[in-house]
Amino acid sequence: MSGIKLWWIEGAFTILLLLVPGNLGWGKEGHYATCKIAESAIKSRTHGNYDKKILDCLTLEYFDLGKSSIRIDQNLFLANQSFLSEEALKAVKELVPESAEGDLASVCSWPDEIKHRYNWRWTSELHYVDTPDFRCNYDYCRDCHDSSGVKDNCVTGAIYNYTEQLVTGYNSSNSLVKYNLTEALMFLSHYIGDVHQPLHVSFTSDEGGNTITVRWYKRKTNLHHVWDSDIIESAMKTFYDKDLDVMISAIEKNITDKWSNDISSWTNCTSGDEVCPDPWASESIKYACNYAYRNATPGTTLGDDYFLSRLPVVEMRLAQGGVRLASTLNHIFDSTPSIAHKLAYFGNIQPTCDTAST
Ligand SMILES: *[C@@H]1O[C@H](CO)[C@@H](O)[C@H](O)[C@H]1NC(C)=O
Ligand SMILES: *[C@@H]1O[C@H](CO)[C@@H](O)[C@H](O)[C@H]1NC(C)=O
Ligand SMILES: *[C@@H]1O[C@H](CO)[C@@H](O)[C@H](O)[C@H]1NC(C)=O
Ligand SMILES: *[C@@H]1O[C@H](CO)[C@@H](O)[C@H](O)[C@H]1NC(C)=O
Ligand SMILES: *[C@@H]1O[C@H](CO)[C@@H](O)[C@H](O)[C@H]1NC(C)=O
Ligand SMILES: CC(=O)N[C@H]1CO[C@H](CO)[C@@H](O)[C@@H]1O
Repeated sequence: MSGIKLWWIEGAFTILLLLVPGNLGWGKEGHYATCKIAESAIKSRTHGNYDKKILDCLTLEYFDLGKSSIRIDQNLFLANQSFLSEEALKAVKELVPESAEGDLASVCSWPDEIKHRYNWRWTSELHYVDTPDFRCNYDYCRDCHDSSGVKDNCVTGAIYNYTEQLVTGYNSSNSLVKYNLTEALMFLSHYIGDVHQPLHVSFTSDEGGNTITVRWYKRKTNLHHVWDSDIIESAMKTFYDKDLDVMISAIEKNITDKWSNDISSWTNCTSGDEVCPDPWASESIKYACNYAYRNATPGTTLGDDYFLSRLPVVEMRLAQGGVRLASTLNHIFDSTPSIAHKLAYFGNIQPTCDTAST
């Protein structure tokens, strides 16, 4: 009897754990997609295909395997070799854990896998940033802190942090590398994905939609989980043959076609910096207000109307996250600006907050 009771309690506890998703960021699929898109943007630079328009938009270049892109002359490609840094790809391959076999996407969910472990619990608040209820805006100095008020402990602060670690630590000759750059790369890649998930930059009191219980078609879930996973999973089932790679290819195709004119505005940062999580976070809270929260009050059943009107937003955010991750990594690992030069701008981009203002 007591054995059965214990089993039941354990079972219930396990189910409870499964039902409490916490602030997960994109689910596994979303993170895989973001990193895969970024990787093919880097990787394909070694191939002979590119789209000139897109290429010109990135300070380094963005090559794409898209079928519609222009095939360029191999000699022309070689002539531009010095401009085409392959350092980002090399560095990524060097830094990812051995188990990844050179594939960044395969470890992009690592920060989610570890964040509940005792030693890593401090990282769990780095996946999101809470903004004031119903204000629909974001401000680094006002919002970037953890629940006990420690400044910079939020997703945008973490993006600055790990960018800086990689810039200062990678290839550093002074062997004063304080940080584990394998971890820095996995955190950076993951958090750039997270900051593009609208409900990772959203209201404080509903915990980014975690406390808003809704139905996704027939199933009970919460709004945060809808944006992390349910929309992506339904899209895979409905449009992409249940295959994430098919979905990623469709997104990549739109990056070269439909969005090719937008890449420049996706990768332009204030004052020429290549990591600029603050504007990305500002976009997210706008999408949260205009799309995620809209018509999704507690108890609502979300179905076709919601799914079909929000899916384009999800797909675009995955695309933007991937393109911006690629662009950020290109800049971090490019050797042409010297480390000193990079430090000068990477080191100073994090907003300096007046301590009195919080
Ligand atoms: C920055 O990274 C270090 C090393 O992982 C960590 O101890 C620190 O808490 C991080 N801070 C932020 C804001 O990410
Ligand atoms: C760096 O971090 C990874 C992932 O946590 C770990 O497997 C590896 O052992 C660490 N490397 C060092 C030198 O501590
Ligand atoms: C790509 O763009 C087309 C045309 O706007 C759109 O119908 C389609 O849903 C988009 N697909 C993805 C994956 O973004
Ligand atoms: C980036 O591009 C967008 C769209 O073209 C523009 O509105 C914005 O002002 C640009 N930002 C910067 C910092 O140049
Ligand atoms: C790293 O160091 C090597 C050898 O000094 C140099 O050729 C390369 O350009 C450097 N890369 C970066 C990213 O600084
Ligand atoms: C993107 C880029 O730098 N393209 C250049 C490649 O090289 C040719 C000829 O050397 C230039 O005309 C392109 O502008």
